[in-house]
Amino acid sequence: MDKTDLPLTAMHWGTYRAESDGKTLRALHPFEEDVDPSNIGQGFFGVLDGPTRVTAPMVRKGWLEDPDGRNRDRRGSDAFVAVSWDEVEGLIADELTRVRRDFGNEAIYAGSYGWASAGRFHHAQGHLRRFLNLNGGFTRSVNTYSLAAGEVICEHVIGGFWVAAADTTDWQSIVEHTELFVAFGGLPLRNGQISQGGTGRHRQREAMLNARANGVEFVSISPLRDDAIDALSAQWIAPRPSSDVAMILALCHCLLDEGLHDADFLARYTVGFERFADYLTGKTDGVAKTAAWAAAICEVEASAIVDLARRMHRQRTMISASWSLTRQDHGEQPFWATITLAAMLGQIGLPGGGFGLGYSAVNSMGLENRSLAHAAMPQGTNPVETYIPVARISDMLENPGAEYAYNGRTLTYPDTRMIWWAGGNPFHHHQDLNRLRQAWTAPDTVIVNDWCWTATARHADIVLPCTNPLERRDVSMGGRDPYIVAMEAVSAPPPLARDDYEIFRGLARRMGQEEAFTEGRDAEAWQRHLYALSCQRAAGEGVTLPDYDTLRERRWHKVEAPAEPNVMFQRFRADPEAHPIPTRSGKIEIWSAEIAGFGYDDCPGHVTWMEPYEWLGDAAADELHLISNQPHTKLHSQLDQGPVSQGAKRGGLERVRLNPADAAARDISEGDAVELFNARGACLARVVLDDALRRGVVQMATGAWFKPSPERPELCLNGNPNVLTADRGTSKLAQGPTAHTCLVRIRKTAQR
Ligand SMILES: Nc1nc2c(c(=O)[nH]1)N[C@H]1C(S)=C(S)[C@@H](COP(=O)(O)OP(=O)(O)OC[C@H]3O[C@@H](n4cnc5c(=O)[nH]c(N)nc54)[C@H](O)[C@@H]3O)O[C@H]1N2
Ligand SMILES: Nc1nc2c(c(=O)[nH]1)N[C@H]1C(S)=C(S)[C@@H](COP(=O)(O)OP(=O)(O)OC[C@H]3O[C@@H](n4cnc5c(=O)[nH]c(N)nc54)[C@H](O)[C@@H]3O)O[C@H]1N2
Ligand SMILES: [Mo]
Repeated sequence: MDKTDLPLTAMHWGTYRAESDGKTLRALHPFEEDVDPSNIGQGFFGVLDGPTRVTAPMVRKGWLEDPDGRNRDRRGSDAFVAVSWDEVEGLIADELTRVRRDFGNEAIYAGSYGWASAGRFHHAQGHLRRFLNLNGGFTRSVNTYSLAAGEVICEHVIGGFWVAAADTTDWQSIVEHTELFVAFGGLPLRNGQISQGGTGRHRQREAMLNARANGVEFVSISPLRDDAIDALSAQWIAPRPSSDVAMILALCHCLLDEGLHDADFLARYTVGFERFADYLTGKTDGVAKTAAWAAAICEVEASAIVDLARRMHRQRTMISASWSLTRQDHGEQPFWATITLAAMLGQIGLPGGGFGLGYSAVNSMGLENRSLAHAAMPQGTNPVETYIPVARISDMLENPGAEYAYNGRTLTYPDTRMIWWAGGNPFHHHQDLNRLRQAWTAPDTVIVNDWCWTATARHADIVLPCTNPLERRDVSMGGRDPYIVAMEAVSAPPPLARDDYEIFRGLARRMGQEEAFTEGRDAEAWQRHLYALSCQRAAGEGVTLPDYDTLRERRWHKVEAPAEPNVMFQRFRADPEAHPIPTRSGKIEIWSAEIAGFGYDDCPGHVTWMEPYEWLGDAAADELHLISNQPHTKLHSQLDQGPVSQGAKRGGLERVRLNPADAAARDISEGDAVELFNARGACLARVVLDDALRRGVVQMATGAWFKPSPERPELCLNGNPNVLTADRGTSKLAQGPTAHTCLVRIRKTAQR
């Protein structure tokens, strides 16, 4: 069979040819353009129907039984009853009207963070926001779980994270010009499997291999050896987790001390180096940030730090800092430190030199394509101005009316009476889930749109059954991914499931706003309309896209890469006056007057080493540092119920990796069922011994569906590490999540 005749479907983790009669999906084959396809999509088989599928609108029993108190403490353990769409629309319309009337729209929290699924039109959050904006608005969220601290610090230091990410020096430039590639947090190829909005061709592996073949030397700085693939023959340096900033400061100190810093670059392109230098030398605090000083903090040989600093000076060096470094206490510092170090080396704006924020964090980082700003569903205007930094949700639910600091402002938490989530899974993504579960009892009503019974759906009052990307026609076009894919519906949804668009259209009809919501368009008409807008925008950038019918007929289109490799900040380097970067000074801010002016003790005016609230440097002898990183077999919690993720578990338990020496010290062996625990909670897992882990570190991927034990509710039977992680902001600046700052203990358990 010629597979290139088959219809295409697209997900964040890849594009697939689908064998299907349009109703029943028989097979997913890799897209012929994909050189390194991901297996994650096979996780759909077996879960498109069955017990994990939501097949009808569902309402929680206790919520129906008590219209005043709503039996809120039964959320998460209560039974549900199926109702008709007509009934559920009536219940929601009444509740929305009541909450708006009695508490105002600020009382509706629809930050609704999450990845949902690929496809330009069928984006759950867009439709939710459009619908609520027609109804007076809602409290929203700002920044991401991925790198909130990175986003906020980059605003001040280089003028924004996403602008810089779109300008990332591409792999071709690295292959041709880089001599030394230093990766803090490694280059985890498993994460390069995905990209938001769709992935046509998985590029990270071939790019890394090309770089290696061209002589690029790699250094991977990470607690896990396998954060760099073996073929890179990377030098592995494994500092204590959360100590990277101390190591980078020592690298900076060494450059300064030995006169290896680029004073001309610092003078022309940066501000505030002198103040930072006074901190490095210890003039301001009496502590010189020498290699010996850092060695004691990081447990890395001082000589290795000095060697690395000298090599970085000698060679054309690209420094990468993974997003994970920002999901830690004081997570603002690692990116700021990386940029400061790169500025001292003076190679920013040169081919193959400077810094990149998260190569291989997602497939799009370093792609040779240009970023196109494609059109999305218009969301209208939100009349409510209230927002929270995304990871402050439990704080918000627990403390209505309380004031807190964020990025130079004083904000106030609203009194939340209704939560609406579409396309995200907070009972996967948030930290300290036992605390969230308690806080989650505060609102009167929780509504969730999802296609499967995630932990968040189980903790809702009303669950609206939606479709998934296999069941819809759409166009996948992710900003920097060059492939535009006409997706076809290749599987029939359960009869009562609706697209998110249709869910909100039905509700808008009930509220008397159908015309305002649809503007007279059905899904197909919207897709044509949005695609035409995207074509216009692309034309403005000099890129010609095929028209909608041609795209549908040919099934996909590849946007050609520009002729020249992209180099971050090249124009700025060539002429900083004509092409300033969008910071207050127009230059890289090694010292930020604005941040210093905020007066935050946990985020001073230049990069500063501050001990995290918990770490190996201040741990009891039996405590271990937990790395809860991204899963190889899925995207976050998506498809954890499916065969790819389930097949990678061991005897029904999530794997936890442990260094053999740490295991021996605890009388733990390969294959043992264990409990990871701390004061916040506990979860079950099965032990895999691996010397790819630095001693003192355990690693357990995120994504297992949260399942509290009925007997011991603080214990997650499925192994979701977020029962262990702490829910504290990175600092007053960004208030980002800190999942990677976490100590645990581990013990054998009799269970299973
Ligand atoms: N401990 C720890 N925790 C972490 C992290 C970590 O490193 N460690 N990483 C964090 C990061 S970086 C992130 S981005 C978050 C991710 O957190 P999320 O983005 O919330 O996780 P997902 O599992 O992708 O959730 C997406 C949800 O959308 C649903 N969905 C899919 N398609 C549709 C659709 O068309 N319509 C609707 N209505 N729903 C749909 C899926 O079934 C799923 O429930 O997790 C964070 N949490
Ligand atoms: N397959 C797959 N790919 C994904 C995702 C997924 O769920 N599945 N999620 C996507 C999303 S939303 C995001 S935001 C990105 C996230 O991309 P990252 O933030 O890079 O992801 P992580 O896997 O959490 O972390 C990468 C590595 O950082 C290392 N690390 C942790 N703490 C420290 C430290 O203190 N110091 C050093 N030097 N290293 C440390 C860990 O060993 C870890 O393996 O991944 C994306 N890619
Ligand atoms: Mo993320």
